[in-house]
Amino acid sequence: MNLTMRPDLIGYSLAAVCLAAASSCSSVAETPALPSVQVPAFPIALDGQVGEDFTVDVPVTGRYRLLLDLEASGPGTFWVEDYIGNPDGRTYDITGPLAVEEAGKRKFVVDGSPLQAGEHRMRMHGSGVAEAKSLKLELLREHQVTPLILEQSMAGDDPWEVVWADEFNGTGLPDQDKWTHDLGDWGWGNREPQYYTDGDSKNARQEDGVLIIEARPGDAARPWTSARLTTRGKVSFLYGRIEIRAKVPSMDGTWAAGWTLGDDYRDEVSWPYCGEIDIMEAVGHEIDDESGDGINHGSCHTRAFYFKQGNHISETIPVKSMQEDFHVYACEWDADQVRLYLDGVHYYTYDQKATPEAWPFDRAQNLILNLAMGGGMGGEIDPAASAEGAPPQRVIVDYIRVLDRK
Ligand SMILES: [Ca+2]
Repeated sequence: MNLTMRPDLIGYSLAAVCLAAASSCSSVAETPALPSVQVPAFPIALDGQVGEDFTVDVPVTGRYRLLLDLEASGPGTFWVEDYIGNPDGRTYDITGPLAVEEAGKRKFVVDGSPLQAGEHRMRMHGSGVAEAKSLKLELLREHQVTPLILEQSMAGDDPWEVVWADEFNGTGLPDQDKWTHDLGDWGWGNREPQYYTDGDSKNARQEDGVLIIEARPGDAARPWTSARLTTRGKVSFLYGRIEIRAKVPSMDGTWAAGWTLGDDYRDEVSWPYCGEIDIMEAVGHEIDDESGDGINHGSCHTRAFYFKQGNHISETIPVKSMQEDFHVYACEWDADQVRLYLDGVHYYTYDQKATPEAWPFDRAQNLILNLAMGGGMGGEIDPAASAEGAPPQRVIVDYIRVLDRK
C-alpha cells in the first residue's frame, strides 16, 4: 500500500482546524452564509408540451437544495433538466418527478442535486399546465476533494493483508472518520424516491458488530428515508481487493448496493466517465421471499460501456438465502482487470482497456454502501413494505475491507 496526500490539499487540514477553532469561540465570529442563487429567468409558463430553458450560474461545486414555487392549473408532473444541449445526448434529471394533484400553488424542495461550478443551461419540463413562479438554489454542502488515496499492491503471492476496514464494532452512528453521508432526494439519477438522511441513526447505525442501513416509510413529503454512506472526502482507493460481508432485504422495491464510484465524480455529467464498480447489487423483486434465494449483479460502468447506452458489461450469480445468511461480495481490481467474486467464486471480469473512456480504473475510487427504494432497477415498491407492522427493510453489513498483497 502507498499513501498519497494530494499536493493541492497540503494545508487543508490546518485550514479546517483554524476554522474549527474560530467557530468554537464564536460569540463574535459568524458562520458565513452558504452561497445561493435566485434564478432570474422566472416566471416560466409551462403548457405540458414545450419546456423552457434558462441559465444558472452555479457558484461552487457541491450539493444544492432546489426550491421551486409553482402555480398549477390542474394535475401534472414537473421536473428540471440540467446540461441542455450536452454533446453526449443524455438527459440529466436533477429533481425527479414533482407531482401536482390539483390546481393551486405548491412549493417543492429537492435536496442534494450535485452541481458543478459554472454556467448551466437548464430546462423546466411539465406534463401539465402551470406557471413556475421562481427557482432558487441553495448550497447544502460544498464538494470535498478526497484528501487521502490508498494504493494497493496486487502483484505478490503473500496472503492478503487488510489495509483499511470498517468492522462496524462501534455503537450508534457510523464512524465519522471513515464515512460521510450523501443526503437528499433528487432522484439519484434513477428517479429513486428515498430521502437519504445525514446523521440519523434510524437509517444508519452500528449495532452488535454490524452496520444497519434501514429504509423506513415516511410521509407524503418524504415517502421513504434511508442512508447512503461514502468514503468520499475521507479516503479513496486505487486497486485492491474489496470485501463486503452482508445480508440484503427481499421486499419488492428494495435495492441494496455496495459499490465504488470514481473520485472524479462532481455531478451527473461526470458519470460514468469517472467509473463505477458494482460489487454487491441486489433487488428485492429478484429475491424469493420464502427461501431468500436470489441473484447478485456484478457490473462495471464506464463512458464506453454503461447501462444507459445498453452496452454495459454485467454478470449475475445466484445467491442462496441472501436475507438470512451473510455472503461475501468481493472485487479484485488491479492495473489490468476488475474481477468479481461471490463467496470466493469468480464470476465476472472487466478488462476493457482500449481507451481512457473504457478504463477509468487507473484513478481512485471511493466506497459506497446504500439501500435505495424503487427507481429504475428497484422497480415497484410492494405496498406491504409501508404497511403497519411491516418488517424493517435492512442491509446488514458485517464488514467492509480493503486488502492488498505483496
Ligand atoms: Ca462486524
